[in-house]
Amino acid sequence: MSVAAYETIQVEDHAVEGTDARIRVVTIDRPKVLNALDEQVVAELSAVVEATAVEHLAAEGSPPVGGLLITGAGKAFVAGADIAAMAEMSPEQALAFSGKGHALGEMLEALPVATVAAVNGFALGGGCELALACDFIYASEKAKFGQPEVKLAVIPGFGGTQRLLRRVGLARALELCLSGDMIDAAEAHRIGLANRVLSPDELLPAALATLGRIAAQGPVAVAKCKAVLHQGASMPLEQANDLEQQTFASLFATADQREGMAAFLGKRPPQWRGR
Ligand code: CO8
Repeated sequence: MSVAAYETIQVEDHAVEGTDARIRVVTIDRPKVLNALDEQVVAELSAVVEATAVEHLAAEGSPPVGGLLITGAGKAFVAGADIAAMAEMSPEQALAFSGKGHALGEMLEALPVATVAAVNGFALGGGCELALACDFIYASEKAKFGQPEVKLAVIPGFGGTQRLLRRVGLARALELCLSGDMIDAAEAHRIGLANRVLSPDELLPAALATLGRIAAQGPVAVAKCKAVLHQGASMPLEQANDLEQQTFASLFATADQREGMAAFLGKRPPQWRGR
């Protein structure tokens, strides 16, 4: 991947010690505006996610990139959509901007590898929404979360209302979205918004280590498991359970299922083929 192709983000592939996995680390890099999201940031993030999906599709065996980590440069993760860029938007422009954010969120959820938001500081408005579009959130002790849009007389527009309510429940989502209050990492952890709270130094190594462990599992199973969880979350239980059952069964047609079980029974490490 060409790092030079991006202006608002940095993209680096990291090897995970003790594994063959490479994890793609995307750092949003507009620290002067606390990494606020404008059209260009959203477009560049979308391009990285799309490129990762295309590489995955083209790969033989284990995927070339086994996970995606999103973080921010400086003291913020992302302090929201760029207010200067939004201030004069018409409803049509706001609809188009929101649409691009939603498309990015959907691409992150559809990506066949795990995604983690490593929230190093402020994750406000669109920043909290970007974190919520990742599979799970690790938070630095310095992280602050919030949906302050009502203070600007708008509402979340990047999936925040719906993903927050599914993550933390209706009443907590209502409290956060209606008050605009910020919460710290400990509170985000307590309500289930952040999976783990880490010291600033431990944040990236811990997130990379988890992605590395995920990348070491059967890649088709990881992709399917992620899809069943995301798709099932917005289905009636009976339909979601049916999706699980069908997907479970379909994996018995893969070479990796044979290999994973044979390796366990043979007391040896598995050699995944990605099919
Ligand atoms: N947009 C533009 N500039 C910003 C933003 C932002 N969201 N946040 C901070 N900045 C700028 C500040 O204007 C300031 O610029 P300058 O140095 O030129 O004055 C610089 O970043 C540093 O910020 P502060 O001086 O304010 O730093 P503090 O440490 O004092 O405060 C805060 C940090 C509390 C994070 C504060 O900056 C703040 O409240 N920021 C705004 C947070 C906010 O309201 N976010 C929600 C925006 S609305 C939204 O996200 C809707 C999403 C819609 C859909 C998106 C689809 C992709």
